[in-house]
Amino acid sequence: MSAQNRGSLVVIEGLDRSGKSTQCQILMEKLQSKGKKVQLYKFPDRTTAIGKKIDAYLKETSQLSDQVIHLLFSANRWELIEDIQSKIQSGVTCILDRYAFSGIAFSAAKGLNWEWCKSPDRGLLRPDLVIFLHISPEVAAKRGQYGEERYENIEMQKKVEKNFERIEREYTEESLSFITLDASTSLETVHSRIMNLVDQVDVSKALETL
Ligand code: T5A
Repeated sequence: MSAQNRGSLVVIEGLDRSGKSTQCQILMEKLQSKGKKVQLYKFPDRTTAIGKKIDAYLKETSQLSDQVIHLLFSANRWELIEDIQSKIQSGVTCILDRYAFSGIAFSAAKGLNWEWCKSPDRGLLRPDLVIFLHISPEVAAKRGQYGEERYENIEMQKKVEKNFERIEREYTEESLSFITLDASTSLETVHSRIMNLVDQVDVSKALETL
């Protein structure tokens, strides 16, 4: 993708209830107030046909094999990637609330092979910046509505936390900007750290793929 006047691609990742959606919303509003064009995408996008299947699985009203749900999460990203790409090309900053890194961290926590988990997302756009909101699974468990969905239990979240540590190591080696922030502080503190990082994103180079 050409680098000329493009928007940036920023991903916010984290454990369940770490404050991703709250921070994505604040970030979007703050960037808009600075006159930037911004689009927010949430993965899974539960509004599409594939997203509805994912929603039912997460709410435990349907059962699917670990492999099938992994591929559906990935397909849900692929069905939106052209839209994201065209927004970026037209100068829009795209904020993604979860992305392929969640796919690897959660599916591998269920015992699926690490490289297999990575493969369906190969070819998706590589973000300019990934911010991982770190919160201990015990603190997250005390936040509102915890425990209503399939993966919201401390044992699973601890495995996911370890997998995100591995993801950070592997992608940092590939020169992806993957930054972990302490998300157990106030909304304002977390936001100002995120904004600081987003302000430093360099859009002079063309976007690559994962
Ligand atoms: N998944 C996802 C996969 O397995 N594979 C994949 O490929 C993908 C993309 C659903 C599940 O799907 C899995 C991961 C998940 O288990 P989701 O829809 O993103 O993914 O679900 P959640 O992570 O649970 O998203 P939530 O919206 O529930 O949590 P958020 O966005 O992290 O947290 P948020 O902002 O809603 O805040 C949670 C609560 O904490 C408070 C908020 O007010 C809210 O009550 N809060 C704070 N409280 C104190 N201090 C702060 N700094 C706070 N920030 C927020």
